[in-house]
Amino acid sequence: MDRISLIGAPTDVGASVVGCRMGPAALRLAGLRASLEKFGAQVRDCGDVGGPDSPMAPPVDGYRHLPEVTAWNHAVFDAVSAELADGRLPIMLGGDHCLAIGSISAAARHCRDTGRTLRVLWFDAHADYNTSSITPSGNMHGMPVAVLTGTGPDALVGLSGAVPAVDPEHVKEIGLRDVDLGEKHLLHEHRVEVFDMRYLDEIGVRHAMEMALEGVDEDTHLHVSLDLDFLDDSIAPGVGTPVRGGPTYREAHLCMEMIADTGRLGSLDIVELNPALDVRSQTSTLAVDLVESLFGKSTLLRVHRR
Ligand code: NNH
Ligand code: MN
Ligand code: MN
Ligand code: MN
Repeated sequence: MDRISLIGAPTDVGASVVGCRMGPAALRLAGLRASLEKFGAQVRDCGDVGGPDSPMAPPVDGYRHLPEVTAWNHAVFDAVSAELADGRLPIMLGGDHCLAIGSISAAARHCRDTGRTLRVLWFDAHADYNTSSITPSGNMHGMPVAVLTGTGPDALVGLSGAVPAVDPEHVKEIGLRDVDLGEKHLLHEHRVEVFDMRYLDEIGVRHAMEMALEGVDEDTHLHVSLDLDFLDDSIAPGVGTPVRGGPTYREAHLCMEMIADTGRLGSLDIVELNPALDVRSQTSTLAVDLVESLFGKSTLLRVHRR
């Protein structure tokens, strides 16, 4: 039985579009806890972590709100670390995607302490691989994967206690379709495996997910970082930076179902939900639907032919 902990991080310090500070509340309202319990999980809601208000200030040296982003990530790191140490599966409810620096640093630390191998599945329309010198916006929600793999401000790259927190070869980015030019070069140089939309179109979600999950074994800790702008904007309008041409409802579910089949999910982020931009709660409802698949809604459904 899964023992799950919900950790809210109500902030948009990493973004320039505000509103995802309301994400944790909307996910709770959409029935996240009850959905998890439906599949037999035992759920602890840890409430929200706290941190500084968003100054809504311009970038300084290529970073917008670096001190505030650092404070929020320390709080997330501590909260997620505590639940992992307690043998629980933390779900970080964002908030913007900069918070994955804290949650994934906690997962990385936990894996180092317990001899597991971390694999990060990053579902996103964006690569989130910017640095202070190549960012088009200064927004730190566009930088977490670069930070986690060792490129970024000292206060954040070292959060897990080792640099890099995550080996770039253990990160799989899925669903990309809006990648900045500087990011493309850096992703290549650092050998991060990318399953962009063109690739999903050509080989299909099933094959791409098989590749992203290749080598996962009983010692693997899977961390899923789900940026809701991964989804096609027609089914998920409630995000700050929607992008056309994303996965359909069923394609997204298949990704989650294949992860559920591995039985190796160890931690999860649900981020970038912006309730102020949502339409009749469809994005928060869809997020909860996807979590149901991730926690095994479809497992045991099929009886195989002999
Ligand atoms: N790549 C752009 C930037 O760095 C947009 C990032 N926005 C996101 N990332 N929502 O997931 O500013
Ligand atoms: Mn993102
Ligand atoms: Mn994104
Ligand atoms: Mn390895």
